Parts: sequence; C-alpha cells; structure tokens
Amino acid sequence: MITNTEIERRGNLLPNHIVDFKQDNDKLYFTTQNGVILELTVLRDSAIRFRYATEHAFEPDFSYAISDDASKGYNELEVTDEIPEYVVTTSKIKVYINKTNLKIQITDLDDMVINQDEAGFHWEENYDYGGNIVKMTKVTQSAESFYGMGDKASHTNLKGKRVNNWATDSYAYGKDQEPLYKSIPFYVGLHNEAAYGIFFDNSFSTYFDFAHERRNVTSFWADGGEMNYYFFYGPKISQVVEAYTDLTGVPELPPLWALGFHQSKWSYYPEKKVKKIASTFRDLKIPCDAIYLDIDYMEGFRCFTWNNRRFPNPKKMIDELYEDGFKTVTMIDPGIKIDRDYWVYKQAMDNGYFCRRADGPHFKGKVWPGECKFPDFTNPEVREWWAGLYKEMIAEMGVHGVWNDMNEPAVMEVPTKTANLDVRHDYDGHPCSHRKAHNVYGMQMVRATFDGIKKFTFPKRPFVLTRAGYSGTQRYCATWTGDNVATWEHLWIANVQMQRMCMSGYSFVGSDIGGFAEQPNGELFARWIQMGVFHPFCRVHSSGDHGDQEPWSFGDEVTDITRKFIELRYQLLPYLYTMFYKYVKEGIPMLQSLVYYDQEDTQTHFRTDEFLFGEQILVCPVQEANAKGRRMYLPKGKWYNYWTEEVVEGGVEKWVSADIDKIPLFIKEGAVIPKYPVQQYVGEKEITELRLDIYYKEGVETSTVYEDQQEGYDYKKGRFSLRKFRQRGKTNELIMQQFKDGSYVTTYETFKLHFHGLPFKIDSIEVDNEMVDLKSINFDGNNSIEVSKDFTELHIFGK
Ligand code: NBV
Repeated sequence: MITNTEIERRGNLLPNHIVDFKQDNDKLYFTTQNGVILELTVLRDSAIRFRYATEHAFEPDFSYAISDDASKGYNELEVTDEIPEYVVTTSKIKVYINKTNLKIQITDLDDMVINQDEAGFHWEENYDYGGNIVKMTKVTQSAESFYGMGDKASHTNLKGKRVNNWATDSYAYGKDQEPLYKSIPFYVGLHNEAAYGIFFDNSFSTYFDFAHERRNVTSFWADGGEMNYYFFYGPKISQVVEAYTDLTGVPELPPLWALGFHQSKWSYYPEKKVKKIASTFRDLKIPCDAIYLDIDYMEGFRCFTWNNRRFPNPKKMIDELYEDGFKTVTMIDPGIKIDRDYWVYKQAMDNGYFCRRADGPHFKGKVWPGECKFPDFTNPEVREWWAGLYKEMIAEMGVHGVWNDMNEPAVMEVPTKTANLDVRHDYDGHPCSHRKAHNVYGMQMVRATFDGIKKFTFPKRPFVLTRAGYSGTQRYCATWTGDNVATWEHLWIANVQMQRMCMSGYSFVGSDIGGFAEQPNGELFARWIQMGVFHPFCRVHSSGDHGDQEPWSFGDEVTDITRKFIELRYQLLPYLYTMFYKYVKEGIPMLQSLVYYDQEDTQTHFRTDEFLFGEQILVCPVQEANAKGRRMYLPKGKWYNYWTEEVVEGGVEKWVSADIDKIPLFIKEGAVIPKYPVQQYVGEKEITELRLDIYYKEGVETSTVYEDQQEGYDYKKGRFSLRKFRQRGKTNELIMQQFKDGSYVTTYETFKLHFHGLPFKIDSIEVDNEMVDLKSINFDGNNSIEVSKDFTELHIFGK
C-alpha cells in the first residue's frame, strides 16, 4: 500500500481528519480540517453517491448523464459515530468513513469487503487550467475482474488494462486502441462472487487503471471537475447494470422497423443508384427496412440541403422507397460550412449559436465542407434551434431517421482531431471550456436531433443514430461503433464491443457489418452477418473507396447465406422486440456476456466470444477463416442446438460444428421463442398467426412475449400485449400456462405451437380444462398444434 508521504511527494494533496459531520436527510457531509468535504448521498439501499469538494466548496451540481426518471428511495439509513470511523448502514450495505483520512470501505451486511479505498480521494492542483486533477485509488481485491466501459476494443475483462475516455474519431482503429468514439465511465467489478459498479460522472478526459500500473490497485482520475462517483452494489452483475441503467436512463421503444435490417454505404447516389439497391433487395428477396444516405446527398456537404442534380426530387424518391417498405435515413454532421449565403450558417451567426474561442473569435475547423463553425449544442437555445432545422427534412420530405456522424466533434488536419481546448461552451448555464464539454458535445447534438425528429415524426416514433456519446446518450438514440475494418480481428472486436456496450447500459448498438474500411471476402462477410443479425442494431455500412458491400456482392453462396440469416432475424422480431421492451422496462441488457449470465461460474469470467441474445438464445460467432465449427463454452444448464435439436449439457467447452452456412446457436431449454413469418420489411404482411417454438424442459421456465402496434405511442396508454408463458415439463406431460396483460389486440387469433425435444409422443391435449379433438387443433402428428391465443392452460399428455 502506498504511503501518504509517497502520495504527497508526487505532488498530491490528501484529505486529513474529519472535524465536522452533518446530516441532511439522505445527504451526509463530512468535512476535514484541510477543507475537503465528502458529500455522501444514499440514493437507494445499494446505490450511494460520493462527491468530494476541496477548499470547502462544491461546484454547482449538474450532470447531463442522470435521467430525470431515475428512481430514488431507500428503506433504511442509519449513521453511527464509532471509533475510528463513521458507519452508514442501509438495508444492503455498510459504508465506513475513516475519521483520520476520509478513506472509505464498503461491505455487505456480513462484513465482506466489496470495495475499499487504497489512497482514496486525492488531488493535484492544475496550474495550467485551474481547478484540480481529481484522483481515486481503490484496492484491487483478489481475483477481481472488471467489465463495462462502453466501446473499448479490448478483452471483455479489463483486468490489467488502462483506458481513457475522450471521444475521438478513430478511423480504422485497432484492438486495444484508446481512446475511441464514446465516453462511458462506468465499470463493474466482480470478486468473491459479488459484483459492484462505479460510475465516475465526470465529463473531462477520464482515465481508469484496472490493476495495470500496480497489481493491487484500481484507480480512476480526471483532468478536471469533481471527484463525483456513484457506487452500486449487486451482488449480481445484473443488479449493478440495472441500477446504473436506471440512473442514466433508457430509450423509448423504437419503431419496429428500426430492428429490421439496414443497408448503408458511403455513399449511395444518385437517386437511380439508391433505387437500384432497393429494388435488388426486393428482387433477390432479402429483407431490408432502411436505406441510408451519407454526406453526398447534400449540396457541398451543407447540412439540411439536397444536391439537386443527384436528387432532383427527394420527396418523391423517399415516398416511392417507402411504398416499397424502405425507410430513408439521412446523415447530419455538426460542422456548418462558412458560407454567407447558406441559411443555416446565417441563422447561427445572427443568433450567436457558434462556439467561440477563449478570447472571443469563433472556433473554426476543417471538415467535409471545408472550413466550418460548430454550434454549441450545450446551449439549450441552440438545441432548440437545431431541433427545428429538421422540420423540412422530416415533416416535408418524409425522411424517417437521421444519423449524426463526426460529433466527437471530429476536426480534420489538426493533431488533436477535435476542437481546441480553450473553446467555450454554455454547458446549460455552467460556462466552461472544451476540456469539460468535449465528451458531452456529441450527446447534446444528438439530443437536439432526437427532439427534432421526435417532434416532426410524431405520432410515429423517431429513429436516431449517433457515433459519439457520453453516459446517458442511450436515452436518445441508437449507436454504432464507428470506422472499423474488414478483418477477422475486427469481427472479434465488434463482438466484444457489443457485449461491453450492453453491459454499460447502452443496448441499441451495432457495428458496420463487414467492416467500414477495406473490403471483406465473402467468407468474412458471411461470418459477420451471421453475428450481426444477433446485434440489437443491424446494419451493413462501408466506405465506397473499397468496393461493393451489398449482400449480393460476394457471389450466390454468400447471398443465400445472408438471406437466410436476415430472414432468421425477421422471424425473431417478436423475440427481439421483447428484448427491447425488457431493456426499456427493467434495464436488462439486450445482449449478455457469459459472466453476466452466470457470474458464479468462474469459467465465464474471461470468456469473450459467446453471448446471450436476449435471455434464452446463446450465440458464438465463428471468428476465423476456413472454420468448419469452433470450440465454445456453454453455460451451465441444458441447451438445444438450434440446427440439430441435439440437447447439450452446459458447463463444458465443446466443439460445435458450424460450416459456412451456420453459426453456433443454442436455445435454452424451457424457452418459448416467438416467431413472425419472413417479411421483406416490417409490416409487409399482416401477422395472421404467431409461431411459438417450445423447447421442452423437465422443470419450469418462464418466457415473455411483448407486442404492440410497432409504431406510435398507444402502448404508453396500455395498448400493448404482454404474455408470459410458464412451461413445466414432466416425464409424461407438458403444462403451459399463459398470463396476459395490456389491452392491445393482436392481428392474429391463433398460436402455432411447435414442440421441441418432447420425451414422449403426444397422446391427448387438454385446453383450458377440456380435452380436445386433435384434428380440431390441426395436430399434425409431428409435435405441432394450433390453439387460440387466449388459452390460459394447456396440458400435453404423452403416450
Ligand atoms: O460520412 C462519411 C463517413 C461515414 O460513412 C462513416 O460511417 C463515419 O463513421 N464518416 C465517418 C466520415 C468519413 C470517415 C473517413
């Protein structure tokens, strides 16, 4: 353990002994003799906020990350004054605050240490910029693992790594490259089968060291601002992630089409090309819901304009695409071209909406249109103006969604790749420099975009996509992982990035399938699409410099494989939509790393490849060339191989065959998986029957199916349909109960049930206490029957 003298020798300052303690309801204030105040807030029984001031003074309490809907409330809060510490006790944890040095130790109620300060809070004065460099060091517990932290392109378990959060345009980034596009300063620690989380809510450049520099120390620090972090106790990872997600928020449900397949390219133009791409999807019968226009649809890269030569009548084109089921998504960047005749530029100039340098002149930076100025999205008035700019594009032209790119913000031809650090920002009435606003700039841009799209799309639901983001950005939009590369290593990176983002409260995420830079060969593309259909956001996007990347660009075999997997995604839409519903409702990540799924099994702690799609489907992408399958770990329990129906006992690593047209895919026993028919786009067909695949289990398993109108906000008024299926398998019988909620009336009247793995031959069936004639429920002799969607209890009896 480092000594205080050593810390001081390195130029740091430390709190000394506590001279004052005050309690104001859920807030406790501990003041030291040398002017440090620790404000400790009990938010929930297992969520505590720690905030430190130096020189007796806090900054105004303001954060973009925290959701207005975050829940509050605890059952118990007791503070005792003991020697040598104060002890704060809730119904879940105890927090010890040392009286001589303000160090913290957190334990569970059985006194097991969950988290413990090493040097604890200390700081260094920042002579260049003023304020402090704020630091925290914690003891790394034995065999501790670390997860989360957003889009890091590193092993899912961050033990031994140091990372930095500073939103950065990272074209063709590599494994372990730091920093990347997003800043999500939240991690989950796991040791002794118990998990906790720390969210360091500080928008300056932040650093996290997970036992990298010193084996027994985990630390985090920031270039400015306050030491302000939230601590969440599990003991389950799921509880930690749900608590963080509750604090920073969730999105609204997207329109269902946004969960379909999207095709993008930098760039599809002119109109003829866009239409050709769209019609090829329909001709080849590859489902697709959205087509993207990248920067070249604009006139000279001016946002909110159209290039009339390439797109003479955008409204007509968008309408025609829509008639064929395609939603058009357009790009908007933050850089506004300096051009006195350009209305957006003029409005921003007239109203003083552009960011300024410290001494007054506007900040200028080169992006696609040449020299640009940048709106200050941290100013609420600017956000309102920006939202309004979307009126013509959405309300008049009929564009269905918008993607915000380059919003780190990215600036070209400067070594810093972004705005100068002295650039000034409003920060919602807390004026500051770019050092503090940089990491939230993209978030505030996309927040304004979301407000605009939502307003002009209403009564339909908005779809917005961002590249940059800070904690909480998930409330507004989906995100993608930026400019990746068409390599096998990047397929691996995409897989861990998706899992990590989901573990960091941000589930609506996808990668550029096939890779943005360079061109994949057919095999890599096929393997990537097989994985990509199991990511919450599913889009092929690539840079035009490197050739074509449509599903049909790699020959017939790959076209067929791509179709097969996109079709599977469309069949699984009700399952996927239910995953989204659970994410919105309960904060359950849409993808789960194996450690999230079963933290008690230490085999899972260092796994990177396998993940759960939702709660009942296990996927393990093939990540190398020429593979006929791969070894993978199946978590404990029994799993049905989706392709062969073989039942496999988990808790072991196994070879699983998966030739180029398959991906290792397993269904949890007991699951009820809902399926729609294949559609070329969402809403193409009226759903006349819901297929339910029922995977027999000896024992009980519950599954959920959520549906609503797939659009609009009626679901908020109770017009949804939530079904819970409880399946109980016995040696000679399967019982299925249905519990319903919500007033939405689905378009179908019946379920088509397909039983898998029944250990008996069906002899007779009882529906709601009545034996039925097997013919009347279309029993095909092959484990499939048709029943009314309103049944409450089914008994399937074996021979
Ligand atoms: O707008 C062009 C691209 C876009 O296609 C990509 O998805 C973004 O991540 N954009 C970056 C700017 C150019 C990158 C070289």
